[in-house]
Amino acid sequence: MWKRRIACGVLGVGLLAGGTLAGDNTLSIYGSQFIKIGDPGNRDTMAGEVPMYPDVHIGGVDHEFWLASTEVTVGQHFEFVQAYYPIYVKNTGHTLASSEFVGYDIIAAPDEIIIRPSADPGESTQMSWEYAARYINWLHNGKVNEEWAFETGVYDTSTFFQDDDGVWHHQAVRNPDARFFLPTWDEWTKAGYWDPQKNNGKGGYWRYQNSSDTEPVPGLPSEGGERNAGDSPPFPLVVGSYPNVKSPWGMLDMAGGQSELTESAITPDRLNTRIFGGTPYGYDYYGDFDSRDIIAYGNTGSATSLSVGLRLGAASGTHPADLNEDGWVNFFDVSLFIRWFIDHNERADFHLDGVFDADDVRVFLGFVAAQ
Ligand SMILES: [Ca+2]
Ligand SMILES: [Ca+2]
Repeated sequence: MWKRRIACGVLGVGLLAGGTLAGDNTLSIYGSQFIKIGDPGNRDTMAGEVPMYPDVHIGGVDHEFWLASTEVTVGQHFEFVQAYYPIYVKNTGHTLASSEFVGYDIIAAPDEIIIRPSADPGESTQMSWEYAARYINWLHNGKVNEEWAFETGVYDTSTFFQDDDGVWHHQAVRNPDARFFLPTWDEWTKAGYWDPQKNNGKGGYWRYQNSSDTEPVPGLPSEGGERNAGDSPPFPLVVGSYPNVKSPWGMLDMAGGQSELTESAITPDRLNTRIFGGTPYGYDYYGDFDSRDIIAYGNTGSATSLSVGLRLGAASGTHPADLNEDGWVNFFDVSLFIRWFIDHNERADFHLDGVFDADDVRVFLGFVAAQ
């Protein structure tokens, strides 16, 4: 998969984001800033760290991965809606797009595809798990605007059905070569609560996603608020409005904004029911003993019919088009791709189907353009 090192343009972003080592721990792609979640092999929660749910043991992740520091925005979603709408109409027969596809801040109809005037493109968006899967497939495939690029790659949408016995078949976990994905419940929990420096460097879990055992206060940043939550308007604010309220890894808005989809099903035999984490902006309660932002508090909903927010995960490594791993995407990478392609080197198989054809070129060029 992606190799180490980072796209160059990220340097400034990394420094601005709070002094993380630029280049080594951040990656900018598709308009999202990804942060490396390292410390592979960290342990799960212990009972004392999740007093509400002492039987739950989560947060241990055995691999390194990237996670976006903010949620997917309405503006990012809008580009996907424009691209997928013709296929949506063809496959569903509907010309007025459902909230599962477009969320609540975008309208897609035959005569217009728009962001509602009441919404800011920088706000966090909403979609169902099934459409999040299509969005992620599309990103994985370099934003190629062909049906296969939306329906295959990371999550095979042909599995999105219920059989005659009432059993749902939705793909349980991402494909092994996934470039992007929804974080699992463990990955999301680790990025939000696990602190490798806690307990004198032994590591431990905070109670909340703000590197603290104290619940983040809802309200405007200018009034001491720590969570993107309150009566709308003005909420929700655009993503990243609380740059100083972050997890030990630098994750923003895990509390507030939108609740966030994870890849994980509630149980292996209930594949249509997926876990999502964190409070939405409309949840402005404070001081509940069982706050929905407390560690291990997972909500669940239908992968087919519930629209909530999401935060992108990405495979560890470099920018997908930085083939020579020098931190830049330029002529030398294109040159290398052509050579590999001519030689049928598997690293030029960007469509990941074992065949060398124009689709590999399309996907690669999509990543060249994805700075
Ligand atoms: Ca959130
Ligand atoms: Ca390069």
